[in-house]
Amino acid sequence: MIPTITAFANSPDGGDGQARDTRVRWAFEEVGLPYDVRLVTFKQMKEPAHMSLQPFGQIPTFEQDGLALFESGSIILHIAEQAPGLLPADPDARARAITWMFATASSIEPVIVDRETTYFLERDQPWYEQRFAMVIERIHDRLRLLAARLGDAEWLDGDFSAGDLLMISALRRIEDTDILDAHPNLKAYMQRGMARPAFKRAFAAQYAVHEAANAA
Ligand code: GTB
Repeated sequence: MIPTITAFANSPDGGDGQARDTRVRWAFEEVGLPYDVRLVTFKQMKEPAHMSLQPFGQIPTFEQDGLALFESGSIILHIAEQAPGLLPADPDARARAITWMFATASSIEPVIVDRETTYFLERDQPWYEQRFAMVIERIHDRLRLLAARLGDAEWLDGDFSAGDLLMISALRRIEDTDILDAHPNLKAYMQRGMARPAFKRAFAAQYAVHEAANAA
């Protein structure tokens, strides 16, 4: 059976492809495997049927032949294991690519998401300006070290991998800010990822959902 993932029926990102189904779509496109999408409303995401798939009532989820997964990183690792294209065959290189997946989820994306959380949930607090400045500085601290590691390389460790896919997806969350201007090699790295045909197909697929929802 073709796997089915879930995505927002009406994403709050306005078609910008920031919700985490985009990275899962991208993984499918990189390895050339087909997938179906079930769109869910915010209400449906909090109902028992969806909560049994995703304990936190979020998208994306993955279902195939009785296997149900949640967490975009885990879903992408599973997809990467099904067909070549996202994980090297050499066991050590494969372990390093998976390390970059975890590095994104544990060491990079949390500081990036903190910026959005602070902005959306703490904007009314008297200490907001001070906290926001600290959050931005923490992002720069991490990105300086990431930029130093990437250097002039095309990808983080040899060929493009699931580690790059996740890292670039995380960097895209600050795409519309000036933060990456201070880290030009990371900005170019993100843009290289977004220029990949597989990314463009994934982006177009999620954008089509946005267009259909807004035409309705
Ligand atoms: N750790 C989980 C994973 O990686 O799968 C996180 C999943 C997650 O954050 N899902 C979000 C969700 O379902 C959508 S992607 N939120 C609804 C809820 O929690 O009730 C995060 C996201 C949402 C919206 C934007 N945006 O509008 O720009 C960007 C990113």
